[in-house]
Amino acid sequence: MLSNNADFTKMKTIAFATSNDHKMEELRHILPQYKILGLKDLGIQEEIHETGSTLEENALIKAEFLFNKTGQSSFSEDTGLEVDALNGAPGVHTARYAGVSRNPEANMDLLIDNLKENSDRSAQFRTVIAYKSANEVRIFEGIVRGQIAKTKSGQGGFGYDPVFIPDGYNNTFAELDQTIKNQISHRAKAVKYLLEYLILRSD
Ligand code: ITT
Repeated sequence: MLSNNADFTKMKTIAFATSNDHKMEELRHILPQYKILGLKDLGIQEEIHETGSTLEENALIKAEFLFNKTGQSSFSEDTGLEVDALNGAPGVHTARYAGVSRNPEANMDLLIDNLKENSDRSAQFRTVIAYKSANEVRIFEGIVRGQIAKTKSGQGGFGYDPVFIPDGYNNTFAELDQTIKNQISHRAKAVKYLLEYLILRSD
């Protein structure tokens, strides 16, 4: 029987074009079958300019950047919070909704202000994964529907988690056990499709 160490050395490695430590942590829980190397692990400090006008374009920019840098199969993800009553905003502007400082507290406060007492609080997190290898480019999507809370609650997760209550639950993502988030989230769903694809290709 193989020891744990032997298993580890046989793990497949994949490069993930992110500098977001929270995403890395979630990915390591969601995809334990792979050794995932982020930009920091790869010693890449350059900022990737997300100049696209859609989540898909930005995800592709990041995956292609890392593939061109390393020559290794790479993936990235871009995530947006899409609020129905705001016609899909903040969407591609999710990270910088309240300004370039990308402050999650300010972003959530602005969102709560913009929704005011609106009774339609429905929204979704949408993650787009772009995968780039020598031969192929693939896009995968994961969506979780939910409601925007009127106030922020909870300490877990990151970004907008304190104001997002996923359908089927009474608590925000920041209040729920992170194991639950990592089972039902936008990110978990998109990664499931990526994994199915990688298994099919036996990458
Ligand atoms: P990259 O290096 O991967 O680009 P980023 O932080 O710039 O990391 P995005 O461009 O995808 O990530 O920005 C999405 C923003 O959406 C992010 O800054 C968070 O505020 C928010 N966000 C993403 N995933 C989230 C999640 O699971 N829960 C709550 N908020 C999330």
